[in-house]
Amino acid sequence: MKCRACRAPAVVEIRRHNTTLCRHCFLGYCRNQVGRAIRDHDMIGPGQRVLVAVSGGKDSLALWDMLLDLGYDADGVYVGLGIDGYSQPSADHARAFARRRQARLVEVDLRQQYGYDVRSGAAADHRAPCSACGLSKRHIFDRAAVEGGYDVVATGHNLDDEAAVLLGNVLRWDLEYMARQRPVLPGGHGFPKKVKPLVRLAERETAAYCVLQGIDYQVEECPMAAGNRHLGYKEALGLIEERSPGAKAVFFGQFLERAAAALAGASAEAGGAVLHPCPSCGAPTSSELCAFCRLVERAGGDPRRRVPVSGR
Ligand code: Q46
Ligand code: ZN
Repeated sequence: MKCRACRAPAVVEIRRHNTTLCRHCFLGYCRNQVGRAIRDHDMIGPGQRVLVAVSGGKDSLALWDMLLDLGYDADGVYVGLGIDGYSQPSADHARAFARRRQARLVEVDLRQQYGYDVRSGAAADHRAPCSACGLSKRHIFDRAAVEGGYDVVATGHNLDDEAAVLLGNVLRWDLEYMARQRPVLPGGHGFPKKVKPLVRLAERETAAYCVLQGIDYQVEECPMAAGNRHLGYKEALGLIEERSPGAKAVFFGQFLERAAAALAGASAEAGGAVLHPCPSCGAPTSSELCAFCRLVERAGGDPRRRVPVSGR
């Protein structure tokens, strides 16, 4: 098997592009895909500071690595979720990567900082663990970006993630969620801009990227993910992709090209809720107290603790 680009021995096959690539050309291909997503969707402007939401998994570490290689001013933020047997090794991978690249990692620990973990927060707020986790991470990423003076928050959502979310939204015809499912969410009203530069790369490509770059990452799935719907959608799309290589990229790519803008326009016309600063933490909210502060209070913590912006 030879590299289609340079004829050296190939190490990766990308079936949806009907190609095989050597290490050097594959790493270049990944960086090109990320660069193209950033340009096509106007994700990061010249001189802008980026905060990468880092989980210690392959996607976020590959993203951080590529942004640094592409010359972006990119720091990381890691949230310790307090999930036994999972959070500690995840943090170790994030820290090891930051050390290796001499990059700055901002760390926030839910237990130390706010007095709860994902499991106890979910129970106190009568939510599913992933709902409490998502709410906490979104809030902390947003606050860390705003308080740290970052222009953009970048997350490691890849093509498989986005296609699976789209499938879930389509199965429910949830037009509101579909309207917001874009690779870029503009900032404003106290929210930072959010971007997903990995939308052109599949999950197995970010894994191969990490292996070929020698990046150690958390290979275990979060134990809370077992049996969740998102994984089911991924599996279903995996079966379709197996038979029709490229189906996932077409499914999501054509959604962006043909439907996303129209849906976003319709939702903007419908108008959004009126936002005001949360009296406890200052984050924009449409309710009296923001959902994050409600969760922290119910879990017995102190929502006024601010996100530290110091890093190592
Ligand atoms: S980390 Fe958090 Fe995921 Fe674990 S608790 Fe659920 S949402 S599955 S990205
Ligand atoms: Zn609040």
